[in-house]
Amino acid sequence: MAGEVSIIGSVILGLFLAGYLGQQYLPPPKPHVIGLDLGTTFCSVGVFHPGSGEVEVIADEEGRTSIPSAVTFTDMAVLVGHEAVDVADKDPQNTIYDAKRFIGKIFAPGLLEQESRRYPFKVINNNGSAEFAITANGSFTVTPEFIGSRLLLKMKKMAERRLDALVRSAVISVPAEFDETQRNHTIRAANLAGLEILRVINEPTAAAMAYGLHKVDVFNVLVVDLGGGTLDVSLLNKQGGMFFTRAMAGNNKLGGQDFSQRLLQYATERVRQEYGVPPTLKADIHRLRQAVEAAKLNLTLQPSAAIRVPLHLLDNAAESSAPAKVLFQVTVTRQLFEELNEDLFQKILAPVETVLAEGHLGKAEVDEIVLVGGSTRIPRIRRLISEYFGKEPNTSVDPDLAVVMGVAIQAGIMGGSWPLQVSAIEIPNRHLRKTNFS
Ligand SMILES: *[C@@H]1O[C@H](CO)[C@@H](O)[C@H](O)[C@H]1NC(C)=O
Ligand SMILES: *[C@@H]1O[C@H](CO)[C@@H](O)[C@H](O)[C@H]1NC(C)=O
Ligand SMILES: *[C@@H]1O[C@H](CO)[C@@H](O)[C@H](O)[C@H]1NC(C)=O
Ligand SMILES: *[C@@H]1O[C@H](CO)[C@@H](O)[C@H](O)[C@H]1NC(C)=O
Ligand SMILES: CC(=O)N[C@H]1CO[C@H](CO)[C@@H](O)[C@@H]1O
Repeated sequence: MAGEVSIIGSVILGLFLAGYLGQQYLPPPKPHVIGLDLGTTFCSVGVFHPGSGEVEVIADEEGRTSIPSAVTFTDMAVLVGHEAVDVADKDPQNTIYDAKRFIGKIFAPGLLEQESRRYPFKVINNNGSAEFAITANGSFTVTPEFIGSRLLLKMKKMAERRLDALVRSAVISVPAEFDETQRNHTIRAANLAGLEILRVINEPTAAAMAYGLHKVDVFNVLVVDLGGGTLDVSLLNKQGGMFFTRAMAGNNKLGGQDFSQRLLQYATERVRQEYGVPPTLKADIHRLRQAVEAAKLNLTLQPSAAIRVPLHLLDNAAESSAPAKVLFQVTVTRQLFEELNEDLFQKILAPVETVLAEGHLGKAEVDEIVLVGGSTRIPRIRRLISEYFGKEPNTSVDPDLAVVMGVAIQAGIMGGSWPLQVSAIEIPNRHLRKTNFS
């Protein structure tokens, strides 16, 4: 009797072991749903690996995980991402960027014209909707969703190359403030790229997911997203495991470009002091701008950075004389950078206060603060936020990749590779309005 039991027992144990070992040695299923972050300035694509539970942000052939959201039309080809940026200077009229600012948006009379003035390409008003006029390979117009589709097609191809499989389905993120029309046009862009969209998720919710906040006990999450040109602050509330956007505020004219601009003004003034004339040649200003940008990035990690740029200065007094070649050098400290930008940095707090007021929440009631966007790497900005709340923000995830990582997790959930059988992670809030400071 005892012997029989033990024989049956070992058969069962054997079956279990075989199953377990089989699972160990069978290749894990490949992800088949991708996560897309179609950003205003950069795009990324990520996947959730069911086997390891890892989130992977997919790189291009050169190892880059962020692709500039730019598309250039030439007589020969349509260039996307870095390739577009590389030729943008030569053909600015046919290089379209910032298309996300126009997608699915109906502009009131006059507003589109006002908005388009700062772009080198031509924006056409088609009954309130934006279209871009292209003058390569003949003359034609393209829609913002067509630009989006070319970017998404590149993301799709990067994923297919990495996974060595065809990809048909995706989850995509959009700003929390996007209305139904903007969401529909974003879905259409993906459809044009041959992708079916299984879910649209808000960017702040995605960022919170990148930190695993959908799995832990938190109620109030504040997401600060400071990119190249815009600030978005969102207050999320978790109800029954689902995120709900309680309040939104922002500043659509505040970001990394403004901080660089202050440093560029400073450097230009230093050239004027040292040589009596400011740089005037386009190529010189371009090089100075690049050096300033590099210095700004270095100041995040180092207390000081050097700017060294050869310049060709024109002598005002002797107009006909050849430009003088000089090597302009200046060392900027982090403290100087902070002083030059302190008033801009302080502007970050206004929308933070607004979302707290609209959410009827004290700052002590915010459980987690999530920082998104490259400019939140700036030490002074992190300090400003941690001092305001009296606690450290969550910064362990790369702020440029937090959104795509969260979208990839949602893609894993939609692909059925998630241990929990949930599909929705957020409750839509159709009545929300965004307060804008600018
Ligand atoms: C140029 O235009 C022709 C005709 O419209 C089209 O078939 C072709 O694909 C275009 N080429 C590029 C590179 O856009
Ligand atoms: C232009 O837009 C208005 C309102 O959105 C609509 O009523 C009208 O039919 C549109 N006209 C055309 C030509 O599409
Ligand atoms: C968006 O798309 C959905 C599904 O196709 C449709 O039911 C809805 O009417 C669309 N809304 C707008 C504002 O275009
Ligand atoms: C930034 O840092 C890198 C590596 O530390 C260095 O090579 C580069 O010269 C620095 N640039 C500036 C502008 O300080
Ligand atoms: C400061 C900090 O790191 N806070 C939190 C970041 O998010 C995790 C949850 O994933 C918390 O456990 C940390 O305390």
